[in-house]
Amino acid sequence: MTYDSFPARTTRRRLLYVLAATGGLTVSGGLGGARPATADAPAVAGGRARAVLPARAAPVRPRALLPDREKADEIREEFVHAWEGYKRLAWGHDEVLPVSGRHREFFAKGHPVGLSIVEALDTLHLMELDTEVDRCVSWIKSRLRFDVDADFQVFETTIRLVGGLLSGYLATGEKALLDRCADLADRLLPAFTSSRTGMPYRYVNLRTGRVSGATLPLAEVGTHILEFGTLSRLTGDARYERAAKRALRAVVERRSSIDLLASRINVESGQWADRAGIAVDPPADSFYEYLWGAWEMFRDEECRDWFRMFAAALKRHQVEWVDGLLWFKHVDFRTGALIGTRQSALSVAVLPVGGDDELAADYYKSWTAVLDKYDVIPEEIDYRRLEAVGTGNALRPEYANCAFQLYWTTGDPYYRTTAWRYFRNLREYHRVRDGYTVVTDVTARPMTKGDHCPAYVFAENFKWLYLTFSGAPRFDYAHGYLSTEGKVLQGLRRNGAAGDG
Ligand code: DMJ
Repeated sequence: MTYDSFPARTTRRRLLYVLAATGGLTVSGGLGGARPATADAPAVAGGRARAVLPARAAPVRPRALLPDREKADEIREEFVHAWEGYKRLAWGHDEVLPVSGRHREFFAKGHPVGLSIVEALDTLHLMELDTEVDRCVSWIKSRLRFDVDADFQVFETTIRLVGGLLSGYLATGEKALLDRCADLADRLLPAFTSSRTGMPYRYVNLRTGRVSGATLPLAEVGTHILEFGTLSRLTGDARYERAAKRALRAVVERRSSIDLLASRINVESGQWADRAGIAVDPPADSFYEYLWGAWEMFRDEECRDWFRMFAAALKRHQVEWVDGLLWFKHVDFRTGALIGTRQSALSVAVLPVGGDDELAADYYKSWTAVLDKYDVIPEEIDYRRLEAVGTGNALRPEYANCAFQLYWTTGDPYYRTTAWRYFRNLREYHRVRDGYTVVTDVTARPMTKGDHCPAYVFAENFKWLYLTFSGAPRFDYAHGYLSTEGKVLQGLRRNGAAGDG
């Protein structure tokens, strides 16, 4: 089966669902063949009817989502549980180890940058935990400095710290956050400007500007434009966006004759370091996400066209259906020949941003089958056998991310039902006395737990879920946009009053 043969997409049903989700209509079931969802019997998302229409200009978002207050409160409570554990055991450090009660630094040993604090800023704001926002802002003002003599990974610094400070600034208007953010981005710029190709080095020493790591994955080369573009607009300094765009162009120019990309590249020579066309799997994933994002946020038509070109090639060469489930095979990026049937749990978050809800809906359904099988989605599966091959789960947010994006755009209650199932399992299998922790084997019963709460948990899992159920007044559902790390880069309202920018 290929996408090119599908009949017209189900626009009317989608419109009706959006109206229902936003309070404009009561859905009583039977819309165009989709089963209404109940907590016990989740509906099947959409039918099989779809077509490859040119990707829409930008999604028409509802102005608000009808809140489910009870569920939103439960989600918020669990976020607070995780947050209190971090505060109690690891405040000021990057990440908490909630089982042993210790902490660890994410970027550089001995150099804490309060990563969980920065990651949490806009989630705290959206959940109206204002005392906590104030506590974080004070810590940032008094303690956070980036004059650090250590190598920081550029990609992670951008999506977590630059993005976190930006959304923190947008939430609070605290100029100090924007100043810290610009200072940090200035320290990252040598990674881009020292390279002949314009693609960034993997690491940069924040104090000296010394760069290292010439071969790096696609996502690390091309996941900067949303943060850097936002920063350029807020500061009036075009250097950030220019650097990020130049890196994207350098990659696009190196696509194969069938419009596929490999997964690792040398930024000095400009040569690919492998041949693996891995579609939306990491470490390519957010490269594609940011092409579309640059269109949605900045109306960058070139990025939009690049995204469409790659999406068309992906559909042409990498789609594989197994027992009615959609997957993306790994292929030689020059020939399209099969090289692998593994799929990462992270990949599910990429497609909904690309304007093709039908493809995204099918892919979400595939991962829902994995959730059904294991209760917690394993890091990696072999999709032909639907078997876990990477059996841990590092508190991954991507399924909840995708559920939110699809619910937001389509209003189909199926996404709330399945997101709720994800949440209940999260609470059942990842919760510990002092917060939330990773699972080391989702196939074991009882499931075995590790000792680590990644900082992105404060930016992502609970935020995606909260936005899905709360109809958060501090989020502008009509115009919002979130980064790959769940940072709201557009559409934050300062105090929740309608229309407040
Ligand atoms: C997050 O840091 C971001 O979502 C990133 O794009 C890759 N994945 C992790 C969480 O799984």
